[in-house]
Amino acid sequence: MRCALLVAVALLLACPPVHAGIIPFCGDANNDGDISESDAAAALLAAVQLPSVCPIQVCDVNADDRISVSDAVNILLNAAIRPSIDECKDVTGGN
Ligand SMILES: [Ca+2]
Ligand SMILES: [Ca+2]
Repeated sequence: MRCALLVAVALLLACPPVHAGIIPFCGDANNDGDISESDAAAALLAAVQLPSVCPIQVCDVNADDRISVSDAVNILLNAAIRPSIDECKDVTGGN
């Protein structure tokens, strides 16, 4: 019984996290459930109109109806746990 419990715990720890079904939130461009430098990079690419997956619903963090360098900077600040703007209008349309 104890062995079975240990195996179950080990399997849970070894399995990668499942991201399906994560509710999008402001700044999480890649919808992995965390704000990171990758999200800021996606916003920066979108800001300069290079190919990027960065839905405006989650990347327009200052709610001015466009993705700009300011959004990327705020996402980066958020990733670094620094004071940042996080005011998306509606993230329900995110990916
Ligand atoms: Ca993310
Ligand atoms: Ca914006």
